[in-house]
This record gives sequence, structure tokens and C-alpha cells, in this order.
Amino acid sequence: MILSAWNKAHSVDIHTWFWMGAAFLAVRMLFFLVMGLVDGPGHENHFATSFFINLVAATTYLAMALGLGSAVGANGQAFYYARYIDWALTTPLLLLNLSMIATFNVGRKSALVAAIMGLDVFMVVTGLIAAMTVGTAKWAFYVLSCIAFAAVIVLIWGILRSEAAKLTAGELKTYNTMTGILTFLWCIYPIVWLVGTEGLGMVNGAMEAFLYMMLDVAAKFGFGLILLSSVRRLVPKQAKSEMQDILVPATA
Ligand code: RET
Repeated sequence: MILSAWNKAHSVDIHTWFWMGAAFLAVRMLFFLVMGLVDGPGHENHFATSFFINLVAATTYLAMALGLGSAVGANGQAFYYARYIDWALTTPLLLLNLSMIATFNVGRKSALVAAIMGLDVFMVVTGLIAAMTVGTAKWAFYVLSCIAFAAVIVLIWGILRSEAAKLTAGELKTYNTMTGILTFLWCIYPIVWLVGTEGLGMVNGAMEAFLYMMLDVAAKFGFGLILLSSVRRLVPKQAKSEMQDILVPATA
């Protein structure tokens, strides 16, 4: 099989990928901290969430690199529960970043934003249960997780996007770019899970760790970078507060 041949040819130690992930994400975390302090006013919420996302991820990778955060599942195979703690904390914040762009003020659409973030946490928790179990339970929870994921995607392309459409053309463009990148990258996770050690076992742990590391770095690091370069180009704070005055009575 092609994948197992690739695995043998590239038998890099799993911890190499964890150390690389920790290093990338720590640098990124420091970048957001410095940017937040230097360039904060007007964009501080974006900097704060991006900083926290990278802080959690860098800490998770450090823990995994040091041999922590794994347990043996019902199938006798070790799995990293640390990933799920990371995702449970960071993916809702990535969606919060997106919601901040779409709504300008998330408080206006708190129920919608809470529903999106709640479904996302449900997706991660059911994914963890799938990873820990075997047989019917594994696949039932995998499907549940995929349904929650699909619901998140439908909401961000549907109701949340229609909120972004009420703002400026620039905001909608940013929203579409961010949502497109997010959808593309996030769709790869359930595929890696399926072929990886927690699913069908078609790729080994090192290959799985490499793929997740690349995805995590792109989803947190790349997404945050594009987000910040976009929000800095968007309408100035003054214009935004006028926009809020218009939006609040209309939607209250
Ligand atoms: C799992 C397995 C079960 C089915 C689904 C999954 C989706 C996971 C996703 C994770 C996204 C993680 C991100 C991390 C950022 O650093 C739990 C793998 C649907 C979408 C973006």
C-alpha cells in the first residue's frame, strides 16, 4: 500500500513533529503578544484571542513533546487526548474570531455565536469519545461529530455570512476569505482522523502527528496572520462605531 510505503520511508520520530509544532506556535504566540501591545487599539480583541489560541496550542505541543497527554484507548492503541483539550479551547476561539468579523460586535448575535461555538465543542467532545472507544460506539460518535461539524459549516456560510453581508464590502470579502480557508483546512481533520491511528489505522502515529502538526500550524498560525492583516485594513474604528449605532437598533 502506498501509504504504508510512505510511512516506512519517512519514519521520523513522532516527537520531532511535536517539538516543531511547539516551536512554531510559541513564536507565533510571542508575535501576537508584541503586536497586541504595539498595535492594540481598535484590534485588541483579535490580538487577544489569537494570542490565547497560540498559547494553548504551544503548551499542548510542548506537553506532547515531553511525553505527556496520551492514554491507551479501548483498542489498546495510544491516543493523544491532549489534542482534544487543545481543540476544545482553541477551535471555539477561532470561530469567535470569525464571528467578530461577521457581526462586528458579537454581543448583537450572542445566541448565534454561542450556538456555533457550542456545536464546535460538541464536535470535539464526540470526536474524543470516538477516539477512546471501539466498534459501533466509535463510529456512532464519529458520525455525530461529523454532523456537528457540518452544522457549524452550514451556520458560518449561512446566517453568520448574512450578518457579514450587512457590513462593508471589505468586511464581507475578508469574511469570505477567512471562511473559505477555515472550511478547507477543517475538512481535512476528519479525513486525517479516519485514516489515522484512531480510525482505520492506514497511517502510523508519526505520519498522523506530522499531518496534524501541519494542519494545526496552518489553521492557527496562517489563519491568525491573514485575519490580522485583513482586520488592519478594514474600516477605521470611528466608522465602525457609527456602523454599530446603525446596526444595534435594527437588530435589537
Ligand atoms: C475530529 C474527529 C471526528 C470527526 C470530526 C473531527 C473534526 C475536527 C476538527 C478539528 C479542527 C481543529 C483545528 C485546530 C486548530 O488548530 C474530532 C477530528 C469532524 C474540525 C482547526
